[in-house]
Formats: sequence, C-alpha cells, structure tokens
Amino acid sequence: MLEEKVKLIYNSAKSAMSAAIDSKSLYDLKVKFIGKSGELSLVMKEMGSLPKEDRPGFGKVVNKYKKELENLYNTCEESLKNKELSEKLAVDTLDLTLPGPHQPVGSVHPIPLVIDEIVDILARLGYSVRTGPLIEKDWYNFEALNIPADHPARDEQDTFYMKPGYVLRTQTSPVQIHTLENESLPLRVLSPGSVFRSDSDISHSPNFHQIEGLLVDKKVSMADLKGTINFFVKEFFDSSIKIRFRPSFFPFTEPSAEVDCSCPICKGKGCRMCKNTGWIEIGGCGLVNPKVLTSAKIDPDQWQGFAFGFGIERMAIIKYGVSDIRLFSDNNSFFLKQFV
Ligand code: 2NM
Repeated sequence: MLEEKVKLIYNSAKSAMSAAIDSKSLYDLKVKFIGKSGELSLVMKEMGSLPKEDRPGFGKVVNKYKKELENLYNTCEESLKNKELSEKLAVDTLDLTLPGPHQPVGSVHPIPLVIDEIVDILARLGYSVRTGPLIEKDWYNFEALNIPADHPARDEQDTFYMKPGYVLRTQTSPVQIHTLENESLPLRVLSPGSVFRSDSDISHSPNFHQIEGLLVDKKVSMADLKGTINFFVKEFFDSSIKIRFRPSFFPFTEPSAEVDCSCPICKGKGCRMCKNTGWIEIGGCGLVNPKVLTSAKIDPDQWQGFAFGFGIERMAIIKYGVSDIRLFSDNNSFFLKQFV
C-alpha cells in the first residue's frame, strides 16, 4: 500500500521533472517532492503504520527512489542551465566594435594659460616664479610697500579686511617683499596669482589675477625696465606692437609709469577696444622706491630695482578678444573650450 504510494510519487515526480521548462520550476519540483517537507519525507513519516519487520525494506525503497530523483534533478538541472546560458548569450551580445562611453577632455583655462605664456617669455630673461598666501599681514600688503595708513587704497571700500591686522591681498607685491626678505641678491622674480578688491561692476571683479615682476641688482635704470617690457609685449602679442610709458604715481615705485601698448586689435588705427585712441593700457611699472627696499632690510645705497605689474584678465581680453570679464568665472564650457 505505502510502497505503491511511493511509486506513484516517484512516477509523477519523474515525469514532472523531465518536463520542467526552466531551472526555477525544476527547483520548485525538487522542493515539492524530495525536499525536507516534500512528499517523500511525508511518506517516510507514515512508516510507523507498517509492521516492524517491513520498515527497513520500506526505508530502503524510499531512499532508492529519492536517490534516483536526485540524480534526475542533477541531470535535468545541468541541461536546463546550459540551455538558459546559451539563450542568454544569444541575446546579450557584446559588440566590441561599438564606441566606448564619451570621455570629455578638459582644456586649459585662459587665466592660467595667459599666466603660463607670460612666465614662459620672462623665464627667457632669467625670471622665476614665486607664490605666496592670499591672506597677508597689513605690513606686507601695505606698510612695506610704502602705502601709508591714510592712503586711499587702504579704504574699506577697496580692501577685504580679515581678522585685525590681516587682509586679502590687493596685489601680489607682498610676495615680492617676502622674497626680498628671504632670498639673496641679485634676483629676478615673477609673482602671478589671485588678488582681491572690494569693487564689482561690468569691468571689475572682486577677485582677479595679476602678475608682477621684480628685478633687483647693483645698477638698474628706467631704460632696463623699458627694454624688458618692450621685449615682453612684442613676444606676448606681436612683434609689430609698440609700447609707451606715461608718467604716473605709485607709492612703491619712483619714478612710476603706466604702460600702454599700440592696440593689437586695430594695430593703432583706432577701434572700440582702444576707445579710438590707438593705445591700450596694460599695466604699471617703475623703479622700486628706496623706502620699499629699506622695509625689506635691503640697503638702497647698494641695490636698485625695477618692478612691473599686469592684469591677467586684461591681457587675456586683449590677446584673445574676450568680450566680457565675467566669462572667466562663468564656467561656460563653450567659452572655455576655445582655448588650446
Ligand atoms: C605694479 C606697478 C608698479 C610693483 C612694485 C613691487 C615691489 F614689491 F617691488 F615694490 N612689486 N610690484 C609694482 C610696481 C606693481 O602693478 C601695477
């Protein structure tokens, strides 16, 4: 009786497993028939109703069927898994000739680009780069540069004041004071970098960039300075560009001059860029004020110097015809991608 029941379970398990169409339903059948609480296990529990002497024989029979079903499961599982794998491979084809995901390539920002261009030119005249902190002591940003406490550049309107005695540097010249204090003479240094002034309108940004140059040697003249700037401007823009010095005043240089170059856009004929004057202001310069040398503990009777400063944004606007200073900080990739 019980053995017939087992035989029936075995037969239906065998035909169901053989007919299983995928490994998932095959597995469900395994659980249903030969699992821990499957049909065969349930029959085993009914063994108590058999006479004692029949029980071992019955147990053997059940185990034999169970073993056979396990073997059948393994064979069916392998062939179903193989079938499923080849079906998956037929659909999930990998085309190695397809282009890979787009990897956007960056470009050099025009500000560091122009800084590099200027540094490369002046490096050929023996200059090397020095950098320094953006937050400076009042002494290095103003006092040592002969900018006294009542000077208009000190005005709250122009300077970002930090904790007492400290400011965001308004020019990169403090770097040159540090250099004069720490290095031996003679020297030729450039200090490119970010500077801060509290004004903001269509042509002024509260954060912009400068490069300043400083040469200190035994005997230095305005002619040396003019020759240097003339060489630099011709290399940076075009060999046809002329320069002129206009007398000016800076607390840190004496004498001082503003530097103009003939307009690289219209070649001096007059245009919007040069406001029809044929000339564009590009920076300032002069012979280092002896008071500045003294502040840096250098004897002005033994040493002389010249210094110059250019606005990076302004140089980039003129050289590359940029229409608006805000483009440098907009992070517009269509603008930025135009540079190298
Ligand atoms: C300028 C114009 C003129 C300048 C002066 C110094 C220092 F530290 F030697 F005194 N560095 N840079 C200087 C002189 C900067 O920028 C328009």
